[in-house]
Amino acid sequence: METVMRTSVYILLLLGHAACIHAQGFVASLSSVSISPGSTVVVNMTAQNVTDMCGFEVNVRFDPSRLEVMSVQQGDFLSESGLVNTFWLNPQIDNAGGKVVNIVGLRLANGTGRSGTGVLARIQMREKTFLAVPYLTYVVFEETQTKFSSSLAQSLVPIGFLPAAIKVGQSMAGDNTLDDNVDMKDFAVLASFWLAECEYLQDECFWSDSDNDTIITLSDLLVLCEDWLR
Ligand SMILES: [Ca+2]
Ligand SMILES: [Ca+2]
Repeated sequence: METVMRTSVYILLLLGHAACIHAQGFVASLSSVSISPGSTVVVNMTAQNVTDMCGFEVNVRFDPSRLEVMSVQQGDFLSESGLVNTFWLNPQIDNAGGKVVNIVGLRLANGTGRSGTGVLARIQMREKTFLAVPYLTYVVFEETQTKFSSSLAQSLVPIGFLPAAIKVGQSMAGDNTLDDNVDMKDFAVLASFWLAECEYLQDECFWSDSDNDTIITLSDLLVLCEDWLR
């Protein structure tokens, strides 16, 4: 049954993007967020700067001892907020194994794709440890399984991916050393990552990223300044 469904999905993808042109490589990102222990959060999966995108198939991974997925909803990018019909395959949520498999969306619009930046899927998660000590965990793409439709190649192609960092229990946004105050040590850490794009498992970079866009810039420094010596 599963094989039949997956085969059908691939056929639909191939049919759906047959008339799309100019598909190009792009970045897909998951949104980093700050939450309190035990709370729920929505992690957005976003396509950034795509050209003529028709569909996608994605798997994501997370730490099942820290997080559980409650639901996965279709984003509004491919459907243009409901103006265009789409095919959406409800993904398989494996909270024991820490995976969401087969997040699949397809645009049914006579082969015309969508360009720009927008949300492909919304993953609602719950933090389940209730730990008093701040910690950081990740949601990442499972790259070997992740594909996006490319009409130029008439095939499914892997693209670039950015993970999400889920920051749990940080007392102040500017406190990237987690010692409950904001001082020169926090500034030094932030400065060491200036204009860097945080990489998976690069914890100090993500703690310094106060606006959760995965890049350390002036806006992160401004947040640190607001909390200075508090
Ligand atoms: Ca600090
Ligand atoms: Ca930032």
